[in-house]
Amino acid sequence: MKSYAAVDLGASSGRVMVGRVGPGTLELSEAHRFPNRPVRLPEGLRWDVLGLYGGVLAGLRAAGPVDSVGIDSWAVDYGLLDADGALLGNPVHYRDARTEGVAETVWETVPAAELYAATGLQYAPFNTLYQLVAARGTAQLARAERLLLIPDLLAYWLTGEQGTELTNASTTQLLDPRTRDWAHGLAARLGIDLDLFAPLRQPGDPAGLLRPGVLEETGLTGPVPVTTVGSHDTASAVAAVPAEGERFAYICTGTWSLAGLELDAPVLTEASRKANFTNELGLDGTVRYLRNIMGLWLLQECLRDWGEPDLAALLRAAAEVPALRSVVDAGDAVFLAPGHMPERIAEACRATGQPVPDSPAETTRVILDSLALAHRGAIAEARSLADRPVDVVHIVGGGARNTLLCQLTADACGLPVVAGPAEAAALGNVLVQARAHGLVGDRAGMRRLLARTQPLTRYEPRGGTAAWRAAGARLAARAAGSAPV
Ligand code: LFR
Repeated sequence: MKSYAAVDLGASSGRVMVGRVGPGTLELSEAHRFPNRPVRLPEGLRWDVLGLYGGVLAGLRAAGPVDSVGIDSWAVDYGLLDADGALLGNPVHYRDARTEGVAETVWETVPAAELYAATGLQYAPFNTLYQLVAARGTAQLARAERLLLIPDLLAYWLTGEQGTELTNASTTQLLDPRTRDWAHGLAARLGIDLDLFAPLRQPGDPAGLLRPGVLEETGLTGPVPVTTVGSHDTASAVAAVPAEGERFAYICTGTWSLAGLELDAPVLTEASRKANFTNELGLDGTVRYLRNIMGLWLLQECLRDWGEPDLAALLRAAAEVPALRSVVDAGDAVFLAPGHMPERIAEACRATGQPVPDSPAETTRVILDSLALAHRGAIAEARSLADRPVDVVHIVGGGARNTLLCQLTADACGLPVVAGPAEAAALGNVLVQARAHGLVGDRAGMRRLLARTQPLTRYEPRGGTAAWRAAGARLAARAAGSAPV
């Protein structure tokens, strides 16, 4: 048996998990969990990245002896280093308002269609490309000699070595998903200096050894290698979808719902751009063809507003509320910023002439129905745009524990849902380390091991597909600017 530490940083909490892997065995336990609380400074919303690093060190200490360490986190965000390798300020949070209106100015230089053809990335205001354009002219960017994406920044602090992991690089909108290399022409047209990025590295590549100072702080005995994993949390989570064969769709649920397919090649058509699908890179040359849906963020923000009531009781009450009374567009960027979420959901219902939810249970039902509907829409469109049949939907990530969301998704999609594992990102992280050290086989072998060892729950659709289809059509009509039916 070997032990691997998976550092998995999410938007609301970070954790260090320990995966124990042996022939036919895969066990995961939590060594340490710590909150990730963004900080609102006068200059905007920032990540407390030093706090996160402290959490990682505490987690490695709690993990005890391990054979390797891997790091994954949310995508697109970065820290800037000066010529001495010191961090220049706190990394900007992707929900910060600095990118408002920036895309429109970028499209004047590179039209949106050309941007999509070159990078395959869906429009999201926070893509690294837009963040870098927003940062233009700042003293911080002027002094920067190096840009490290969040997991690469933490790996640098742990090892002293710098690199840019490929799956996360593919979320910057500066990478060409066909060549899997930087989109040099595009960056040049926008005046973005690609030399800021450290050399690309692939999941499985060595990323250095824990520094002596880190060994001392964590009580570990060296040498302890850091192994590059799919450092974009969604790439690690997709690697841990316990699917068989190709005819599956996945939904990685957590703060976001990332719903789509695993493909061998990107889909860069204009229809795909208009449907706002992204082509992020996954393990072994795969493409994560998916759409970002607002996800459980909608509920997390409501819970914060309501003073964190008991979730299980709330979900039970929401299950009693009649289905599909009101739905909102869970892909709408209007829900991106933090704060006042129950009011914003009520307002979206009012503005579209639907019943306005007036209790936490009703608002929760609006959110879960809307997410299930958005899951249905994304999977149906991905199937048709990529011309890929789908027999089953896998839900991984924290939302796999939300039984109501899983059942509603099965109902909405009219397909069976297999839910689990909830800790998919950490498991994908562990398995890529184990594979790099020769312990597990190929991707299919990893998935078989997951299916055999992780508890999974199956949900069958309960019928009522026509009602979901009609609700989807009403939502699409509203999005197209027509009056609600
Ligand atoms: C999920 C995720 C999504 C990415 C968003 C912002 O945690 O990584 O894949 O679009 O966060 O980085």
